[in-house]
Parts: sequence; C-alpha cells; structure tokens
Amino acid sequence: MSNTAPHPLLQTLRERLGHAHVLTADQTDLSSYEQDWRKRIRGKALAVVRPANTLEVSDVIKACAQARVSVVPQGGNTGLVVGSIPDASGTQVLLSLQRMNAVRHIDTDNLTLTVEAGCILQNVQQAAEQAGFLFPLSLGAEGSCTIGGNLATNAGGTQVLRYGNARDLCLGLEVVTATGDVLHGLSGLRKDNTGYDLRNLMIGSEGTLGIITAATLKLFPMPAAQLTAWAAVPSVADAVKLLGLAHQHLGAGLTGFEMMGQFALSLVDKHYAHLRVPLWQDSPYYVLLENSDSESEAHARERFEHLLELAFNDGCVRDAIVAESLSQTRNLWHIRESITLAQVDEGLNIKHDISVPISSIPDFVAQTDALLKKEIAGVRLVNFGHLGDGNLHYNVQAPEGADTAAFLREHEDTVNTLVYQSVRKFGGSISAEHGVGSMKVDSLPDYKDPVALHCMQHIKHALDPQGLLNPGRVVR
Ligand code: FAD
Ligand code: 2HG
Ligand code: ZN
Repeated sequence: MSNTAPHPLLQTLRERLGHAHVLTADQTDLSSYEQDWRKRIRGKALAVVRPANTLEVSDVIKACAQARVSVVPQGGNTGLVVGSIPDASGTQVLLSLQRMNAVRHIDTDNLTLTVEAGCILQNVQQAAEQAGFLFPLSLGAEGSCTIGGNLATNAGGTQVLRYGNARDLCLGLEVVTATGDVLHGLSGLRKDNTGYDLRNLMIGSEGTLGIITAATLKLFPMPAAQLTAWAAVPSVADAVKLLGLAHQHLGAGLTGFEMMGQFALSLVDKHYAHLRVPLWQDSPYYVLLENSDSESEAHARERFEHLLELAFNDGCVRDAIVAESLSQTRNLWHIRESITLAQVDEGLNIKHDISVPISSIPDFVAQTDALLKKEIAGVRLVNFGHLGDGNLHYNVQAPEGADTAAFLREHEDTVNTLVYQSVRKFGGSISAEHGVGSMKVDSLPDYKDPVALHCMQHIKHALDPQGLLNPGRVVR
C-alpha cells in the first residue's frame, strides 16, 4: 500500500465509527497506543479504532476479518509483556476499549456489578464502594488499567490470597468473537454446569480468543477495618514462617501478605525519599501484612499485636510496626506499590513474575540468587512480591553503574534461561501474573507441558482460524 492511497478498510471503519474514532498517524500522535508501558518496544498501527459500544466492536471485527487485517485489543496499555501494542508492520488495527467505560448495572442482592471492559479498575472499585461493597482486585496500575485488560491477563495483585485472581472475581462475560459474533455471557450465576466454561477460556487469553466488551463481577462486604503491619524478617524462610502464623491467627482476616527484599526497598528510598521507607536498613527482607476485620479497628489491632508477639518470640520477626492511622496504612501500601516505578527510575531490568509452591520459595531464592551472582558479578536482585500466593517478582538489575542497554543485550537470554530452569526445578510457572504476551511466547514451549500447549494451539485455531486476534501473542 503506498503512503498516499489509504487502506480501503479505513473507509469502512470510518463509516461505521465516525472519522473521530479512527485515528491514523498522519493525523494524530499515536505514541501512547503504540508504545509499551516499559518503553521497550514501539509498534506501528494501521489505525487506532475507538468503538463506543459492543455493536461497533462487532462491526470492526467483521470488517477486519473481511479485509484479513489483524486486530490488537488494548485497555489501559499497562501490560508488562508487550501484548497490547501493534507489531512494527503498520498493518494491524489497534482496538482501544477506552470509550466503553460505563457501569451498566449493580445488583446488591446478587452481590454483582456489571461494567464495560474499558472501565478503569479504580472506577470499578469506587462504583462498588458507592454501593457499600468491596471489589477487591487491587494493583499498582489501578488508576489506569481497565477491567477488560485485568480479565484478559487474569491479573493478580495484592488481595489474591483472600479473594483470588481476576478470574475468581468474575461471574460472566460479554465477548465479541473472531467472527464478530457477540457471546452474551453476562450471567450473574454462581453455578452453571451447562458445558465448557467459555468465560474461563476467555479470561487470561490476552486478547487472542475474543474481545471482552463487558463483565459481571462479584462484590463483597466492606470490612469494618483494614489495618497493615510492616515487619522486618531475618530471612525468606522466616517470611514463610510468618505467613503460616498469620494464616493460623488471622484466618480469613489475612487479606495481604507481600514480601520485599532490602534492595527493592532501597530503590524506593533512593528515588522517593519522601515516602520514608520504615526500618529498611535493618534486615534483608520485609513483609507488609494486611488484616481486614469485620468487627472494628481495635479488634484488628489486638489480633495483629497478638500475632506479632508470637512472631517475635519465635524469632521470625526482628522488628515491626502496626499502622497508627489510615494514612499510615495507605503510605505503607504506597511504598510497596512504588517499587515498580522506582525500578523504572533506576533503569530497565529483566522482569520475572514467577510462582513456585510457597514451601519452595526459600530454596528457590537461595539457589537462583547464587546462580545469578556466579554468572554476573555485581548483579542486583530486585526481589519482591506476593509471597502469600507463592508469586515473586524476581527482577534482575544491572550492576551499579553498568550500561543498561549493554546489560540487557548481553545477559537477558541467559538470565531468563537460568531463572526459568530454576522455576521448572521447583515445579513452578514462568508467569504467575503478567502473562505471556510477545515477551515469553518463544520461551513457553520449553516450559509448558507439551500436551497443554498443543491443546492451546487447537483452541486458538478453532476459535480464530484466520489468526486475526492478537497474533504472535501467547501461542504461535
Ligand atoms: P492492556 O495492557 O491494555 O492489555 C493487556 C493484555 O490484555 C493485552 O494482551 C491486550 O491485548 C489484552 N486486552 C486488553 N483489553 C482487552 C479486552 N477488553 N479484551 C480482550 N483482550 C484485552 N499485573 C498483575 O497481575 N498484578 C499486579 O500487581 C500488577 N501490577 C502492576 C503495576 C504496574 C505499575 C503496572 C504498570 C502493571 C502491573 N500489572 C500487574 C500488569 C498488568 O497486567 C495490569 O496492569 C493489567 O491487568 C493490564 O490491564 P490493561 O487494561 O492495562 O491491559
Ligand atoms: C507488582 O506486583 C506488579 O507490583 C509489578 O506485578 C511487578 O514491577 C514488577 O515487576
Ligand atoms: Zn505483582
């Protein structure tokens, strides 16, 4: 196609959506759609389309299918595995769900909330709160990621050990399939055994099987109090021990359990000194615990103090603070959530979002740390994450003062192989949260059960025989 002759598909899309919602690079700066969040890769779209409703999404898919043009769905573009931007060919349509951001319905007796896919997660949380309920999905990107993207990646976040992943929080989906048909699955049913679970197939499919246009989500009672504690622990094994004690003594009240290595916190201290990271120079690891209490803050505090006393006596906690106020609670969470941004300020690193059984975490960390330190002198490990789910962000940062680009060029493949082999040794997963995208698509065959991978390829082919939806992501 020459630069002067517009692609005939654009004319069709403009007729359906209106000129203002079919954006091209000759008229508009598309960088926010074409650049991935970590600024590792920039793609090039044939056009960015912004449908206003499900019917328009269906029209776009039908037109693209007819023109044999592939489509990349995008929500908030906060994904960390390069799955939501077009490739560099300039031939793909980027379908942004941003305009589809309505709250459709709240059913307080059924404890459900139905929203459109482009709703920002924070707005979903607020809609639930205004109705007097909790929608517990919570992550650092909640101010810009969308519920459609959360479901497409089966996002985790910081409340999984109590409420589950995005998958566990969703009862029904409306999806536009690769043929442009609309799958009307917005049921609020908690039980439905009428065949294959298409909702669960779509969740975590990263835009490769269908476009999620709306979702029915579960609501929960709002706790009377949410209190946090910050504990310095002598080792990873002690953090695991503390987790066991917390489960035993807080029961269902334990809603968050995040572990953070000292180097991860030192980056927050270096780049966001105003956050005043507590105790960070004292211990190699720290834990942020959250106790949600259905009675009162005083009750929550009493239970926390009892737990911490047991932990001090055991020796698995060296020092600890319990938040004095809601603002201190928020600040502790803010420190934890700032680790991702502090890494950006420090320079690109090699990200991992691995999981292994919780019982294996101490050995996994000890053995993998040793392997990496032997391989790269002075390597810095940004180890933190959702210990309560057996999920660590085991990120690998260049040695102090090293050239980051050169470090990635020379070491990224080797580091990934070392970490993934270690994950395999402990029976884990190479992606517990962020998904496969295009960053892990070529590694997956080495670490996924071959029969599972084969089934995935068959499913992709059956639902999207033309390879129209987000090609080159998840499975090839
Ligand atoms: P996008 O980035 O736009 O898309 C992600 C994938 O979903 C792409 O493959 C895209 O094609 C597809 N997709 C998007 N919308 C749809 C749709 N409507 N239908 C079909 N496919 C679609 N992830 C976690 O799991 N836990 C965390 O704690 C966490 N913390 C984060 C913190 C920060 C600061 C950042 C930047 C990211 C974090 N993430 C985390 C990663 C990211 O997966 C989540 O932010 C979020 O789930 C992505 O939502 P999004 O709307 O931005 O999706
Ligand atoms: C988190 O838990 C996110 O904060 C991002 O999943 C992790 O920065 C990362 O590697
Ligand atoms: Zn995470």
